[in-house]
Amino acid sequence: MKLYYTTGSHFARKVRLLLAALETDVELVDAVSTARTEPERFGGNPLLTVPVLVDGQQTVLDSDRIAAWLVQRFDPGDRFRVLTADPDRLNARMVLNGVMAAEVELLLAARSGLSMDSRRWEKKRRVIRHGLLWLETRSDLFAGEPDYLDFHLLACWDHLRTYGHFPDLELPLLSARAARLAALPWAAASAFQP
Ligand SMILES: N[C@@H](CCC(=O)N[C@@H](CS)C(=O)NCC(=O)O)C(=O)O
Repeated sequence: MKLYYTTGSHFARKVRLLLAALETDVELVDAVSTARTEPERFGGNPLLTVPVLVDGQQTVLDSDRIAAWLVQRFDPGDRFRVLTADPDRLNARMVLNGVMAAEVELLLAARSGLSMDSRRWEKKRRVIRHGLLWLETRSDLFAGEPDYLDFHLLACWDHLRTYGHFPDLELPLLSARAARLAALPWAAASAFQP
C-alpha cells in the first residue's frame, strides 16, 4: 500500500495520523512539491493533489475517502469514528477541511508570486478566522479519547502555526485540546518539516 503525500500536507497528515493510530504500515511516496503538474507525481491523481492511496489495484483519492477505505479494511469496529454520521461532528470536520483548504490557497498563491493584497485572499484569511472561532464555540465536540475529528484539528492547527497563518485570536479550549493531541506518542512521527 502506498500513500502519496508531502511532508507539508495537512490533508495527508490526517491520514498519516489515522494510519499511526491504527498501527498500519504504508509506503510513503513523497510528491515533493505540490507545484508539480504531472499526475504520476500524485499517484495518477488528475487533480494534482495529495494525499492519494494506492492499495494494490485500487487507487483512492481524497483524504476522507482514504480514511474510510482504511477503516473498512483495517478497523471494522471504527475506533476513531471515521464513519460517523453525526451531523455536528461532520460539520466540524467540514469546517476544519475548509480552513485547511483556505490556507492551501494562501500558501500556494504566495508561492506562485501572486499579489497577496487582493480581496480574494482577505476572504480566505477571514475563513480561517471565522472557522477557528466557530470551532472554539463547539469545543465540546473535542472531548474524550482522540478520534478522526481530532486528527483534523491537530493537522490544521499545527499547519497554521508552522506556516505562519495562525490568526491573532484567543482560542483557549481548542488550544488545550491541540496541545494534548500533539503530546500523543504517535503524533510526532508525522510532524511538519517546513
Ligand atoms: N479534498 C482534498 C484536498 C487535497 C489538497 O488540497 N491537498 C493539497 C496539499 S495539503 C494539495 O495537494 N494542493 C495542491 C494544489 O492545490 O495545487 C483532500 O482532502 O485530500
